[in-house]
Amino acid sequence: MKLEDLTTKCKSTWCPGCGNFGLWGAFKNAAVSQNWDNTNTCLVAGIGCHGHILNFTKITSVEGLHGRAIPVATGIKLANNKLNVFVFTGDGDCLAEGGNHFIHACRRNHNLTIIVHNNALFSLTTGQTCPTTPLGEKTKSTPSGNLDYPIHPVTLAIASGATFVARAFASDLPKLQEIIIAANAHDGLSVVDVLQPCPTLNKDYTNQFFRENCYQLGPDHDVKNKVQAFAKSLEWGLKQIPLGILYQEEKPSYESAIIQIKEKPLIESSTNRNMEELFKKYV
Ligand SMILES: Cc1ncc(C[n+]2csc(CCOP(=O)(O)OP(=O)(O)O)c2C)c(N)n1
Ligand code: SF4
Repeated sequence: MKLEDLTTKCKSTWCPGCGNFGLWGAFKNAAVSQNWDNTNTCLVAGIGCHGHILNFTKITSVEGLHGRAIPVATGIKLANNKLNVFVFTGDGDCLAEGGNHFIHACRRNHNLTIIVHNNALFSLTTGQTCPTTPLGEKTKSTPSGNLDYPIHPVTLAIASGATFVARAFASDLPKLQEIIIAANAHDGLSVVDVLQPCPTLNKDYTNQFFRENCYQLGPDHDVKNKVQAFAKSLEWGLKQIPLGILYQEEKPSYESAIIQIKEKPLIESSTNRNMEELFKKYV
């Protein structure tokens, strides 16, 4: 497999300097190195700037409604548990309208890889506050400053029961690629929070800000220690943003506990049925 195999006819519509480019590049490098293609992988996204990644990556994909990427992915995984399923979701998509789905997917430990494009705004809709926007931030929807306290996706993921939780920076492609591969190799719910500059709308979280204030977790960080991981997930500030794998736990995935799909995926068990009569009921 080569990078060109993932190219589609669509031209990128992201703004120059957008962090989505780094995320996309890291994912494609990971896909080439791991042979993720139409035969074994499916991509799902929500609605937002992040969702365009599906248009530019030639792997079978489904774009859900805004906030509903995770339930679509859950359905795909249950229908065919042999498929490698990635969810590309915005911080707004998965923590605001999709917040409920995020919590319960983590709690159930579905075998999904969730990649959060975290730009601390609703960007496609031109820059309103979302659940990761800092307190006091002046945005299009909060001209006098944001009154809501932000939440970090990694904190919510650990608290909700995700079994692999990591954070990476969109402009550090090699590290991000490494983390995406590790997250996908994990058997259970993986969340990768990707800090992503949005140079058009977010003038605070720039490439320079992340380069100056992020640090890599070292060998003294015990990824199996949930309390330590939770404490790290709350760190945020100048020179104080941890990157790397925060938490990892071995626990049976939701899919592995379903006896009906132990031997073969649901799609191989179901017989071809004529659905015409059933559909007529809804016309
Ligand atoms: C059900 C529904 N609610 C709201 C919207 C409007 N909407 C479209 S994209 C978006 C924000 C996307 O923000 P985020 O998920 O953070 O993605 P980003 O654009 O920042 O990548 C919103 C609110 C919609 N399309 N559908
Ligand atoms: S608005 Fe922000 S997130 Fe959207 S494409 Fe432009 S830079 Fe990227």
